[in-house]
Amino acid sequence: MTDNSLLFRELDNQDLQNFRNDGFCLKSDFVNQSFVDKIRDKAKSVFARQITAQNIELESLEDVHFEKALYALFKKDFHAFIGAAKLCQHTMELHQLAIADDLINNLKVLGLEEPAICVKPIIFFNSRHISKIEGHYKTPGHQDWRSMQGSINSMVVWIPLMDLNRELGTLEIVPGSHRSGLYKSEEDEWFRNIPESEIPESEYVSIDVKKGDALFFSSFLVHRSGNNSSENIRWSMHFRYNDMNESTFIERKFPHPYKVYHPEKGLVTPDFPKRQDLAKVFL
Ligand SMILES: O=C(O)CCC(=O)C(=O)O
Repeated sequence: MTDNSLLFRELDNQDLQNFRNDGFCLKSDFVNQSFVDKIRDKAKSVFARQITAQNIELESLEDVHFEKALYALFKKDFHAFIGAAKLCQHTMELHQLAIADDLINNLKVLGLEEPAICVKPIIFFNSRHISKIEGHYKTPGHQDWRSMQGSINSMVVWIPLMDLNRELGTLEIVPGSHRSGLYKSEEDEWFRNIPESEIPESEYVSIDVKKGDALFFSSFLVHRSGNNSSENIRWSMHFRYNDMNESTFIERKFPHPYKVYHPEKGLVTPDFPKRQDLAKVFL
């Protein structure tokens, strides 16, 4: 691959084995770092337009200046902040990565026969200084499948846009939890969390990643955000995929719960999936 490629790694059979056993597979140096920077800079530039429109001083897009200005925008005009936060999810660069051939081919190596995008890519900028509730910068333990409800082999690709450390908060996962099916969860102000009675604190493992690494994980893997105790923003992006050839997804008529699902209404397909449904995928 040349230096202009978006992606630098190809997954192999060993990655597939790891993925099936542990529910995740971590690849370092997966995305070209300059492309990662381009995605983050584009998101910053979206916010910069609203910062400037609100007459907030922004000396440059360097983190030290940008963060101060963004925190000021959040305080001064929440509506403008939210508009920009939403538009960040629609940049060409982010979507370009979501459909990059190399990324899609790697999903196939990990068992998605015919990948389809589950929901538009997500870019996260976690900081308590730009959040009204804790869940907006620190997700509690959960499984993405509960909101996705797509194919049972559905997958998340989680890519940090910067080097992470304990202060910024890493991603915390529970290895092997994808095999247990859907855990009980409780409704909360964020969405739903898996309580400690289901998964004790000690089972969470912190994943150390740097800019452009990629964590591929099953949508059944339990995970949560590490605590960002720093004054800085912790940037990451997340991509979610279904497999349109997965038999239960076809049988369940391709539900798309993001349109119809409300936490209090429960699952689109009650009592699904059972452990044996998952065993078919993770054998
Ligand atoms: O990036 C994070 O801190 C967590 C993201 C997450 O849990 C999610 O998007 O489901």
